Amino acid sequence: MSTDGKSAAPSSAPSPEAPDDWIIDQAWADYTAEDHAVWNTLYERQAELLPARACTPFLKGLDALDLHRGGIPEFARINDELKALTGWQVVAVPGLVPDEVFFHLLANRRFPAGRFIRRPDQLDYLQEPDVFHDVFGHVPMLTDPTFADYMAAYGRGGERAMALGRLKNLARLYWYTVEFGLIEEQGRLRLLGAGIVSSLSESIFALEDPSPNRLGFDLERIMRTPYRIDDFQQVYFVTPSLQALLDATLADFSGLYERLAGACDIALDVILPTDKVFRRGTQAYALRRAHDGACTD
Ligand code: HBI
Ligand code: FE
Repeated sequence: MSTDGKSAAPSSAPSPEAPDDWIIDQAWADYTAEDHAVWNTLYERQAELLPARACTPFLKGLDALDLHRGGIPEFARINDELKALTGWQVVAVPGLVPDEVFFHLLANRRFPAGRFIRRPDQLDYLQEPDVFHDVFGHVPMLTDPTFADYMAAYGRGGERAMALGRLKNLARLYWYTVEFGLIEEQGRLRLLGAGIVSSLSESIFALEDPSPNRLGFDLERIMRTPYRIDDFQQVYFVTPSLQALLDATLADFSGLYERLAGACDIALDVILPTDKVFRRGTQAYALRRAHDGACTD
């Protein structure tokens, strides 16, 4: 990660009670021509793929925030529009922030976005979320009022899940919706998750590859499903609508968490009799990767 030397980064780790201390200045004027060129390359690749694949609220959000105009956007400019639409704000952070800080920010409608951008030799993979993943991938959905409420509810839910020791389960909900979710629109599958729409290869894989299972959204089922952070997903969940997602999340999870405490995880390639199957995958990709070994490119 690259923070600029001039930002107000604290010298020691901020306390969890002071999430504002994790916020840095975007220092937009300090981005180099190469930084903007990386954004433009990534942007143009996705702009070609997404009109036929991303969900309507995402595409509308890209337009509403005028992300087409080129270069890494200045958060202050995006925030004027975003604030008017849903009350959300983008704030710059150095990289991953602690869970409690992350949830506190979301609950208060502030989305932490990495300030840095990947290098030109890292276009397709990096470990920490950068400004392209965070702003291109996540922020367009925050222009949708229903999704905006869902993300804030998730932040509040995160605080509760941590207190109850069930963060592992709640994080799976985020993973399989906000990051790697699919959504059904007029009978067709579309991309919802930021991890997908910010990735060239996964934008194609998630919809078109015969390998992964594509199953209906089911809150408890998702909370019992682990995920992979190092490769394409073996299973994607299909949300029927943003409203259904919000409704499922507004419920009190305490009974659910009690059941989950006694339940086992579901293997990634398994389809349960109760699953709604949109497409049964061959798992050919996952099997090939397991066979080749994890270290091959
Ligand atoms: N920090 N900046 C940033 N972005 C994230 O997506 C993020 C984070 N900290 C914690 C976190 N995500 C997850 O561990 C939670 O969703 C559980
Ligand atoms: Fe993300």
